[in-house]
Amino acid sequence: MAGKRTFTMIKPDAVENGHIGPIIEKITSAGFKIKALKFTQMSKRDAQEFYAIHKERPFFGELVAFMTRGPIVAAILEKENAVEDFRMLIGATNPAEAAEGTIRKLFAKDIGENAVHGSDSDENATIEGAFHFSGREIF
Ligand code: FUP
Repeated sequence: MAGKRTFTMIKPDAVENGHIGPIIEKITSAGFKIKALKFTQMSKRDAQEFYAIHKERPFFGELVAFMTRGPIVAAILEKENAVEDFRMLIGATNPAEAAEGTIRKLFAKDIGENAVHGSDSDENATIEGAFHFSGREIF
């Protein structure tokens, strides 16, 4: 059964470009409830651990440099069918391929600097949420 929670980050590019407010508005208008929210910056070690699945990929170094270059907004979101619905809302990894009206189509520059993260499974949503939030920070 599909879970009710997903995890997202508004990435450094979107924060730098002043898109925190409009992105949160898109998320809440789509019916997601905020269960946890934090403005923070990932260390190099944090980003290497968070993206460990990509460590052999050629873009790994760039990805870590990008994700650590400025603050992010991390959040846990709740809605029926959260993981799948949120990935629909953000659009394809590459904004050039993202559907009209999706967050990445509206706010992302390219596949590397793609404005937002969305968990790809219920299991990863739990792991990623726990990476950024303690139990006392989740409501
Ligand atoms: P997504 O699940 O849509 O966030 O995409 P992936 O897990 O495949 O990729 C995670 C991040 O790696 C992307 F958000 C950006 C970066 N990436 C690249 O920089 N180049 C690529 O070719 C693929 C991913």
